[in-house]
Amino acid sequence: MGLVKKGHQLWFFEELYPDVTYGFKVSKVIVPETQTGFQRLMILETDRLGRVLVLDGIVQLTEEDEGIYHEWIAHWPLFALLKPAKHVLIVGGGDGGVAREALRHPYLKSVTMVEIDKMVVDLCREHMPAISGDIFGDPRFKLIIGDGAEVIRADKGKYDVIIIDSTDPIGPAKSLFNTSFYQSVYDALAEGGIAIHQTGALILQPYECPGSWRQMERIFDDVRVVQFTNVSYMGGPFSLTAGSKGKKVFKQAERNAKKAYKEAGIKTDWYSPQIAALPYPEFQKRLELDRYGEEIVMDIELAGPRMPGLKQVKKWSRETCEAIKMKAFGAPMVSAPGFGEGDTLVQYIETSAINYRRYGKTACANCFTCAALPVDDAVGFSLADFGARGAVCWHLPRGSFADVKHIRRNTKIFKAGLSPSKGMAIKSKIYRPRLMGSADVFSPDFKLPMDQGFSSAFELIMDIYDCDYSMISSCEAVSRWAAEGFSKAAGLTPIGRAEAPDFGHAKKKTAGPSVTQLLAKGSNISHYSVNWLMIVVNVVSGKGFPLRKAIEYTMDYFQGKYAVCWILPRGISSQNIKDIADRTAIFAVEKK
Ligand code: AG3
Repeated sequence: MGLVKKGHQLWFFEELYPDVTYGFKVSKVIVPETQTGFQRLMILETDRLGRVLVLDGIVQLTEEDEGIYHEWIAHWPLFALLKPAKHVLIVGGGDGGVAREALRHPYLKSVTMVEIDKMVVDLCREHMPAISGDIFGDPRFKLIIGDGAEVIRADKGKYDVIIIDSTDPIGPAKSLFNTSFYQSVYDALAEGGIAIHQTGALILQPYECPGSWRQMERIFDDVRVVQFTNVSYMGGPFSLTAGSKGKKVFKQAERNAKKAYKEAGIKTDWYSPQIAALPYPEFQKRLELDRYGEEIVMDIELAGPRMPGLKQVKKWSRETCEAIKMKAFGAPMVSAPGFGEGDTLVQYIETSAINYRRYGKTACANCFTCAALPVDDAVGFSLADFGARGAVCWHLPRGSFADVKHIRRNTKIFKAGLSPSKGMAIKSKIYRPRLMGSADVFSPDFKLPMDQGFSSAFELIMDIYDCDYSMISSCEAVSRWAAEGFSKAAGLTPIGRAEAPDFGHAKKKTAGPSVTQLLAKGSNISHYSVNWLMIVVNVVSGKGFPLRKAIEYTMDYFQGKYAVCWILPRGISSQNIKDIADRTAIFAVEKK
């Protein structure tokens, strides 16, 4: 939309959201839309809001209400610190508003601002001088024109506060919303330091704050969301996401802020230490609990003598959907009509997929949901349906962004059986997988459980983080990986075509394509979360393949930076649960 003529009047309408907009009457165009080389810049004058800076169609500030944003993003971290800040880094913030507020702190020795777009600095200084105020005359202030993501890498342990005053993650700021950038921010902080980033409107950009939260949670010692509302940023509650270096910082933030605010003797118009330290605890709690999904993997000991045929497995699939309260999407995919050993059935469900295959007398089933999974129902139901004696189960948190040790603790391996009366699953003692280093798993000495004669098949599960948006959002690219790239890298034989139907995930947070490539004696099923830049992959195979090649190929293809992987023995039944846990590996793979 942008500028629109309405009769004799000129109006501006924001373009951030495709289906909802807001606008105001423009009294004068101060700087007509200019391509700066990084973005489109425009400065407008309005009667109600004063002058307005617009970048790529999005309002960045208005003279009338800029104080709300600039005060919150600058004073919240500066006052929350355990001791007064000496050095502050601003990434972005070319209009100077953040620097102006930061420089009011009396103990500060330096404020460095790294802005990529010199035209933002120059034009704001010329046409909205009140925003930057006296910063350019302040000897503590230093301006670097450059890429914040690069500059920051050279500055380890230097800053007490880092403020990322960027545009939204479209255009030049895209590289500031990912794990590797947050890692360099963390590294550039001094012990006890705080970094804060603008992370969008909570309701209208529902994945921006949770997405940054997930990435920051992995790197920082503690994460908080700060909320405010202003006039310029459409959509009501707006978020700043802050991370600390050191576990204690935020716990004492409220107390610190009250004390520090008094001592600094600064008068603010909007920021207040009274409401600064614990903003919206319920929203915070929701973020902490929210996970991408979970999975129950079952090796079901069939009682025989007849093995389940396709009809019975289809019935299992239908009824499992009911048991786990998931709508089926489309018809199940089946690798061969005869449905012999190793043949696979995959049923997409509203948030992901369930699948089944059999090796010998073991039915191998997986139920993956991007929502709470009623594990007991899934297991109890499957046991009853196949008239089975018992099952070995792996309950895995998927896409949890946590540290591999934490994920290991949340991975549960147990045996389940049916209680005679109620059909409920009874669990044995719970075991954890073996934590390994990727070097050990990738070494020639590592043997797959099937090569140890322990199982008839195995499963490689990968959660890969910080992937490239353009690759994981393209059905074509993900299908190509599944159909050609992965099969080739792993030396597996594809059956049929890789299907990447767009079935519109019921939960928006998990939005993205899903792909299934059936394989000889196995399958490769993957889901892509475009909002969390993450992919989850399950490859079951009756044939061994080189793990290092398969994992590294996949990470390279999607430009993923970090992966948590599991190796599960599949097609087992009567082994001791402790041995099974011992042969289940979990490991992290980091890309240098
Ligand atoms: N930078 C943050 C602008 C965010 C706008 N996004 C939005 N409305 N969704 C502003 C620069 C001010 N110094």
